[in-house]
Amino acid sequence: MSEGAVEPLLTALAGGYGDEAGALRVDGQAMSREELLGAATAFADRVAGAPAVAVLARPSAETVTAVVGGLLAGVPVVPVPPDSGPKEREHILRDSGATLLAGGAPENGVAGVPVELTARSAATYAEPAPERAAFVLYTSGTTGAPKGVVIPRSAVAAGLDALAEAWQWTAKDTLVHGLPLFHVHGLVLGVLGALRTGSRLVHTGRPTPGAYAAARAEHGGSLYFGVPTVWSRLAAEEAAAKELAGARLLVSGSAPLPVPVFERLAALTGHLPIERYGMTESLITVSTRADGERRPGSVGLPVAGVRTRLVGEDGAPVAWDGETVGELQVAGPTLFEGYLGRPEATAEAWTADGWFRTGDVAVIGPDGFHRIVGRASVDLIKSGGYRIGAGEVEAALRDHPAVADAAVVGAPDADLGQALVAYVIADGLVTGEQLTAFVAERLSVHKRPRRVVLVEELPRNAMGKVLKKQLLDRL
Ligand code: MLC
Ligand code: AMP
Repeated sequence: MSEGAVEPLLTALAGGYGDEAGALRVDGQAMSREELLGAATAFADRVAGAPAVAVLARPSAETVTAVVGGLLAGVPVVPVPPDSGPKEREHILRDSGATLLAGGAPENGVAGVPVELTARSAATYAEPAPERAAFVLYTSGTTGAPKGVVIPRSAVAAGLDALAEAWQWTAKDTLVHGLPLFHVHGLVLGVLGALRTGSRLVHTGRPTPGAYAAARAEHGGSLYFGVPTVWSRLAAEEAAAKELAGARLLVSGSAPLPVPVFERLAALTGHLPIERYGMTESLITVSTRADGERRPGSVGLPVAGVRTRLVGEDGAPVAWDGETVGELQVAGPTLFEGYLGRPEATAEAWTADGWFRTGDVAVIGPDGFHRIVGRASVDLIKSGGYRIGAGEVEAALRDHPAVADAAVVGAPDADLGQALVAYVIADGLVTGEQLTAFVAERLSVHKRPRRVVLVEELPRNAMGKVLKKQLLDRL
């Protein structure tokens, strides 16, 4: 879906923005851009020509090096959540077709490839075609195992340039965050955004209030990223929040930022946070602006190059009156190419006239400001900013020998936005804690139910479908 030529993806990395020691700090490990370029090129030498390279995406300098190396070599990068259990990891490795795994031991027929921060190579790689895949990012659907979202290099470049424009993000910034390096937010925006704009990067390892405050004092953090859970935890720690008063811009995304958190952050830091909206499939498409109004509960306007529309259940356009809800559809240069190896799912994601169906329900005001109302499906849950498919967790629970059936819902939660609650029909012996641990080990820790309710039966309609709204009402 690329629209025209784009500049090379890693503009500022190759463009020689000086050799400032510690331009990049990832969990305490400092590197200059030149050191990153040298080590990443050495990694590129090892992986060039591979169909795809998987990267066990711990929050580390090695991960950043491997990702940049893969991109330099033009090899699609497949980030693997570092806490993923055997079921999820095997699926990602097999489904992606990766032949190499950086940062991990060989497994599932995939060879391990070391990442050496001190290695150097002076080889040069021509910029691959813009339509070539930069990433295959695995993300949950309502049912089944996660799908690989194929993201072209041109989409990453266009998406980052649009955000740089909206947020006035330049080489003068020091970006601070501690988000995971296997999703759009932490990796595409939070690492490649810094490399493309030339800004410094401080990755704090974990996104804790203390670490965010310390990065302001120690490194002069100016631009901060967080999911709403991160901002709500920061807003609850007054001293840490006040440290961010000297920053330039606080940005929230990946899930709705509650209005009280917006207001508390504003009161403590003096900054009205920017809120932006996006998806793995579309990158960031809508945002409030550094030079525009930042309205609580609103994600603002489409970013440069992106078009949006609202469509009713009958497929007809919905009025931009700030009240009428419709499905949000988007078009533009930041969109993914498709789901790897899943032509049917890919076809379903697009309308006949070429718009991507987000599955999010929204309203648009007469002034063009967008407000995200929620997801169309109860089976896609956002917990702590992670997208979790109820079906995948239910399938993992059913894999347990003591479980007859399971239904997973996202219950409203003050800290996580939504928390996974599993209703399980089991043998009367297994405990909720055991089932939670079982999911955490097989999938990823963040996909574990936060509460397990053992029940005799699940409410079903005449077709046998579980009535999830009824389960939610019970909470
Ligand atoms: C608890 N733990 C267990 C466990 N129970 N471990 C194993 N088995 C169990 N049964 C441990 C974990 O190991 C971990 O330890 C600790 O509990 C906390 O784990 P957690 O659940 O991850 O922490 P939590 O506090 O709930 O995390 C909150 C959070 C996190 C905000 C830090 O949710 C987060 O990082 N969210 C970011 C998600 C994100 O980036 N989404 C972007 C998607 S892209 P230890 O020792 O490790 O602490 C996107 C596009 C866009 O959406 O628009 O941006
Ligand atoms: P993911 O694929 O993990 O990127 O999740 C994308 C989903 O996160 C979107 O479809 C939305 O449901 C949700 N989302 C992202 N940003 C926001 C936001 N600012 N407000 C509300 N929901 C959001």
